[in-house]
Amino acid sequence: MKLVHGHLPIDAPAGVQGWDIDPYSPEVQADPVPYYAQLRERGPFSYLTRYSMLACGRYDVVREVFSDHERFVSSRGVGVQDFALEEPWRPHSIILEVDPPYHNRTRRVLMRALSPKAVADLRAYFLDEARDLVSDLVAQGEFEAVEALAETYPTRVFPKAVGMKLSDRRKLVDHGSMVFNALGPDNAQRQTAMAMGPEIIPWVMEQCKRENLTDDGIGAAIYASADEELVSEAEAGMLVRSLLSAGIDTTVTGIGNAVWTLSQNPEQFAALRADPSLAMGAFDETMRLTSPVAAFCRTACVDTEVAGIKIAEGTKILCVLGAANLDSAKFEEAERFDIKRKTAGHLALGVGVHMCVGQNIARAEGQAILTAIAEQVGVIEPAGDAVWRPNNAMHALESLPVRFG
Ligand code: OVV
Repeated sequence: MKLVHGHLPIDAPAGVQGWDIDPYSPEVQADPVPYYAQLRERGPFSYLTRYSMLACGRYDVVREVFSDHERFVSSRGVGVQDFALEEPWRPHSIILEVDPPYHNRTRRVLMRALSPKAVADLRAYFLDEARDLVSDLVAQGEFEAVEALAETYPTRVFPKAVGMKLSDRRKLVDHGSMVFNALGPDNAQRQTAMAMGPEIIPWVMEQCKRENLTDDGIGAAIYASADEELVSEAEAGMLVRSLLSAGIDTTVTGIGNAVWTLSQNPEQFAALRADPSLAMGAFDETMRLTSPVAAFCRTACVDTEVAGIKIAEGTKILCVLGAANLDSAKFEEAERFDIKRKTAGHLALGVGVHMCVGQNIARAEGQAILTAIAEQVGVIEPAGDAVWRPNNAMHALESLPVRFG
């Protein structure tokens, strides 16, 4: 059996046209909105000829595939590789890359460690840190917001919340880049990220150990679940690894994208300034509009049908969350940034049993930083061109020169 890009090649299902676009190319990733629109227009599914897999971008279709864990599993990997046929690059995640019933147990442990109550205890600290950072940036005036703000803020507050005794901004950001780029084909982005492995992986695994965590953080709460025998000690370590895999690049990207959306929409920033309690709405609207996690795959584990299209067992389906979130069938004037919009139902955090388990803490970070910006910044002006960073799963900025006036 010959694999292509780590999965079984499939033929285009009846009624599905082939498409030779490369959604993993730097060109598409730098400017994905036209690709998102074409993907929705072409039909419920497109057959990606280069990758021998399906892609979907209409809201209803993405939602159906993403939320049906019985037909479309995560245990075979949420990237192009089929873990049933090829070894993943690292021991698989025991929360992201598993299915129920096993998933229920690990999910419960992280749900508790990241509960609204656990996050409520962090809010004052998050806001203090956000205010300090933003006041430094206001004093600076002009700065590059990816490094100085988007990377700096989560890598300051999140490791502290987890209880890491040792933190390293560069290593955490590079680790996130490995995790997300690993979901794509073996292209330049993936190879560049993977080359960092020897320096990054041992360091990350070391920081996941119980002795390298304080006894009052989210990490300790996970290990406490091992004491209660909900999971083993080894599983607790793997769940801490999941925090460090999913908890950095995502919030870095969400915050960077939020500064970008606000810098591009001065009237929306004025509305946020007038009422800083809109910070949470502005962050959610940024997630909807820019979909920091742009796409994850599922794998059909049975022969099935969606939107009248027959899908064979073993088919990889690229679920393009970024396209679904801009579907005008779901969101009116979908490409408009409107911080007062009802964003409920957006798919930037997924949907179904795997929906982002860290969303409370992610939103708390976004809300804190946007609140601090609303309180202290008069105007956000672009101070150069925003540059997007190619990544096989994220829609993230490489550089964002701005001025806080
Ligand atoms: C990329 C990603 C998202 C969510 C969870 C994980 C990774 C994990 O490693 O568990």
